[in-house]
Amino acid sequence: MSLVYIGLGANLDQPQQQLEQALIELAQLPNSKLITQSSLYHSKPVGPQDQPDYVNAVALLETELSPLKLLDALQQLEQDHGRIRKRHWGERTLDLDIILIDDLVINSERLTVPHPFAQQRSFVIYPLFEISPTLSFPNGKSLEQLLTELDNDLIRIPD
Ligand code: ROI
Repeated sequence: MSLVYIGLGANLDQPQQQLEQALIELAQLPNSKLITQSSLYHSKPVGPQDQPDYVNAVALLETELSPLKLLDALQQLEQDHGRIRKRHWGERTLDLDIILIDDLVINSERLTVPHPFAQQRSFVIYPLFEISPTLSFPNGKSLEQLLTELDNDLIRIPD
């Protein structure tokens, strides 16, 4: 049994609905339980600025799926949402990123955990802090520390 934090992001085709639907689908993954989810947030794009703002959130999933089986399942969900990816760091209909799995460090061909950019991205760290304020990364960095290094450019979307 693992505890996995999953980052959700979208900025095409009604991004808020994409995330709301994806959260329902995460809750339905086999041998898994959605423990909690953050609020949804509007965020400015990281990467090319000539793309729409994003909607982001983070979910906490308890699962018996192995890391690679979970990755397969998340990539399938992205496909089901008709994932379009127009360019590197460009707009997309749904992105599901594994941020953390317990205290694991994984550097394999298909999967890097913790997510390599998570610690620098306010659209990951702020929603994480909302649901798990005392969390630290395996390198010892706490969310509290990371927040001091990041601008809060997120706007929380009311429930
Ligand atoms: N920017 C924001 N604000 N949110 C994202 O989810 C996101 N995802 C990405 C890139 C293109 C890096 N920029 C993003 O993959």
